[in-house]
Amino acid sequence: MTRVISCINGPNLNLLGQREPEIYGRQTLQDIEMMARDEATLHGFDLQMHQSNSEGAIVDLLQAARTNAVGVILNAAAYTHTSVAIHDALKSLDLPVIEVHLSNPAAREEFRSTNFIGPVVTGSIAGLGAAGYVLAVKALATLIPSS
Ligand code: CA2
Repeated sequence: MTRVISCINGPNLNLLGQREPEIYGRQTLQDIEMMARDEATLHGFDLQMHQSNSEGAIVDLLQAARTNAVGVILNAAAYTHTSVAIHDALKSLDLPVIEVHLSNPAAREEFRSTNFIGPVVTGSIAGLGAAGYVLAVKALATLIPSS
């Protein structure tokens, strides 16, 4: 069975490509999905893309990843800066997790410097736009032992 990478995207990322291209780029989430899936296929993984505007749904997806995935890519979007629930779900997840941000939150407003996700993930990629998702797949391919 093909091993699954679960790519989980948080609030408002369904609007990518429609507004604020100077910050988030011109690609839609569907464009990013295709780029990341192509890279995953090269490494023998199946990439499953998810997006939710709801914090609880993201916790559910992380819990589901315990049994249905071998690695996770997470852009928690605004919940990065607020969510103890996602922090706790990540803490109980025994899988490699790469945090991705299209922009570089550390170079933006002060409130984006608070990060509840970074301390409980394997690694983080920020500020590289859509390419960050492709790099996250590459990173997972090096971290996940071949079966
Ligand atoms: O840079 C990132 O990927 C972020 O996770 C994006 C979040 C932001 O709250 C984080 O600080 C950094 C916001 C996603 C909003 O996406 C939009 C896309 C198009 C139009 C409006 C918002």
